[in-house]
Amino acid sequence: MNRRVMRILSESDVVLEVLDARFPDLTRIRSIEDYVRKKGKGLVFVLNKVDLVPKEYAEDWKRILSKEAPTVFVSAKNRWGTRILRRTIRSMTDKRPLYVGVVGYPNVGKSSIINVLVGRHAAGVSPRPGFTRGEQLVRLARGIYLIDTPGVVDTKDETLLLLVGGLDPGKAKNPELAAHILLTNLHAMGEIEAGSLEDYAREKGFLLKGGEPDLRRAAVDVLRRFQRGEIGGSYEWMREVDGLLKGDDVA
Ligand SMILES: Nc1nc2c(ncn2[C@@H]2O[C@H](COP(=O)(O)OP(=O)(O)OP(=O)(O)O)[C@@H](O)[C@H]2O)c(=O)[nH]1
Ligand SMILES: [Mg+2]
Repeated sequence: MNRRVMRILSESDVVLEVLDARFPDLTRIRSIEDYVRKKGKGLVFVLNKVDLVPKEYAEDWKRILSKEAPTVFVSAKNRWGTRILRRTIRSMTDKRPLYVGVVGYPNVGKSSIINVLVGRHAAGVSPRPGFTRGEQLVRLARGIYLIDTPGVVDTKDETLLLLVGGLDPGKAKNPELAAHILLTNLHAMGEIEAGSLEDYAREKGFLLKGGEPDLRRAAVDVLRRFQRGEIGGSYEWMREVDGLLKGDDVA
């Protein structure tokens, strides 16, 4: 695992593991959880971006995750759940000063959560995964500090990373496969008209010099829109992804 994140974990008393509510299981980082448990630190699951999923879906996951650690729903975007999260952090331990490490996949909203918790723009936020590079200590209340961290990934599977928003599509070697999976499914759900990357590229006017569709550009565009939450509201399919794609390529 990333050495810097490891050090932050060792300095933390409580660890908030931020998960994307659309893919809770796929964005878990088991190596971090194992370490946190082994060291007897407090673990809290924070399901962020709940504004992007139906309530029942989030509640199903809360039921499952709560068996392992306290689980809190949050939407940093809509400022939901911040009071409960603050209360949960305080209730974990009486130790002060209290250091709370905020960890998770790139782009799950770690920095955004810190900002809504403290009520000001303390940590940099961006739709590009991998935005936060160093650590940052932010004071939450007297004696309680949050530590922002760079994202950690638990898989080498580029397609999976793209689908969970953990990699900038522009930096991917082969964004076409993930975009194809996404597009064909969203098309089948009736959410998107184009049923192939070719159609999507033509529709958008993404053409190469000879007039051929620019598939890479189309793929990057589809994935960026998905990562921003502009498309991908067909959640039954996402529920399947969370079950189907998980696990095999864990590094
Ligand atoms: N819809 C929605 N978008 C969110 C929410 N929280 C964060 N975002 C968006 O998700 C993107 C990533 O947010 P960040 O806070 O930068 O995520 P991060 O986990 O710190 O990302 P890295 O620093 O790259 O690891 C930004 O475009 C945010 O606006 C949320 O609750 N709902
Ligand atoms: Mg960040």
